[in-house]
Amino acid sequence: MTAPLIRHSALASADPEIAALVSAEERLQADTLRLIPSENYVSAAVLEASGTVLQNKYSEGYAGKRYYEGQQNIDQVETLAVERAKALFRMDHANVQPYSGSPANLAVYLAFLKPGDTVLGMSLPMGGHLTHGWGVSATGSWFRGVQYGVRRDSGRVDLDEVRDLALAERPKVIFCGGTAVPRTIDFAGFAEIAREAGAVLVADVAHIAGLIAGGAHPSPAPYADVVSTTTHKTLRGPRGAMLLSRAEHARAIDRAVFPGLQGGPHNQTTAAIAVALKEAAGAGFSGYAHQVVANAQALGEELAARGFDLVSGGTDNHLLLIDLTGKGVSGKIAAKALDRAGIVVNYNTVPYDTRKPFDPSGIRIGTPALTSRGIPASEMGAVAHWIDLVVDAARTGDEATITKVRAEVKTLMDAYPAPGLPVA
Ligand code: DSN
Repeated sequence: MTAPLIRHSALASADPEIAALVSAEERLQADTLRLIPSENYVSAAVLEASGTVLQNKYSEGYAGKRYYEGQQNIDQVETLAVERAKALFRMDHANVQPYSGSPANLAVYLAFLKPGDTVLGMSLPMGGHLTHGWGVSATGSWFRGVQYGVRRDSGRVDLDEVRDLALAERPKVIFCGGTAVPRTIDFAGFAEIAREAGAVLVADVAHIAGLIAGGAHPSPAPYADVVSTTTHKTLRGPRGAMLLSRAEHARAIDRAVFPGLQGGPHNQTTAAIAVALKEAAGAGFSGYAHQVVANAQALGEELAARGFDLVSGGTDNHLLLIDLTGKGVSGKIAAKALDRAGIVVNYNTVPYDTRKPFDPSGIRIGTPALTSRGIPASEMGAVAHWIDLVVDAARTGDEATITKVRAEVKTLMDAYPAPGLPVA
């Protein structure tokens, strides 16, 4: 048995089964090439902050206005997180309490809509998110979801279509952003449409928050009424979320999060968010954010040169959406073969997909985690080569190639240790 990467001595003696699984996960994250675009590696400091005695405290309310005593330290933690979020994203107001992205977005509905009101968002199979009004989500069943997509010819959002829908349907809220959008979001264009339609514009920047913080994607700050983001993707914080807004919406947002939707905030997460925001404001983070994009673009070029069909032809950000139809293999079969090769991706629908979401035509890959390991653009040729070999091996059933790639992936991972995971 290999030695654990991190010693969890109390856990190991209290619950060896869970300790063993945590150790196995640490080893898996160290040894594999993690290309899921919504995942990352947090720093050791973020990891420490999220495992502290702040767990033990109830803090319903906001700093200075709590329903529980003993908030001497917690109030300061939350205030630091709020002030750092406002400064980094240049917004008037920040609420750092949402448990994650879906509750954050649900709080937006609670703040601005009544059940049955109309919301306009990007459809899930076109790259949007469940909570942007998609039917199976509460946001699409309790509210009236109207959805825009991308053009079939360009794979890009068509703002003329968005404007036509907005003016015809008069939504109270318009969401821009999504989970499989490889191109720059035109916040100014969306803001103009929202103004014409009399809607609140919500920029869901969960995927690109770190790129915005690092100056590698334009900021929604001058344009959006509300900015919703998770904190654990490109921003490289703990699993959590934030809602930022203009001053005029501060009260509605705060009331919607608590008491509207949630109880006590997860204070250990708030502390870890504060640490991640400090890191994102630090000297190295802009270089990281730009390198994430450079790596994704280099990987896209290498994949295109090997005949991969990239939705929209490439990427402006951290993410590539690949239609595997021409490779003769489904997204799910490819993703599972890549996983066996130590390359972790997720299968994903592509725009106008003719296959079902549980076995769609595409895979979605991204570079935030590999860039956190310091892997440079010069290695993207090797990464594309492995993906090409494994996708082909998935089609032909060539397990020997998959095993060989897994060993090569491990060698590269050993050369670039993951943050937060000491080398054993
Ligand atoms: N599940 C996230 C993602 O992978 O993009 C979005 O919520």
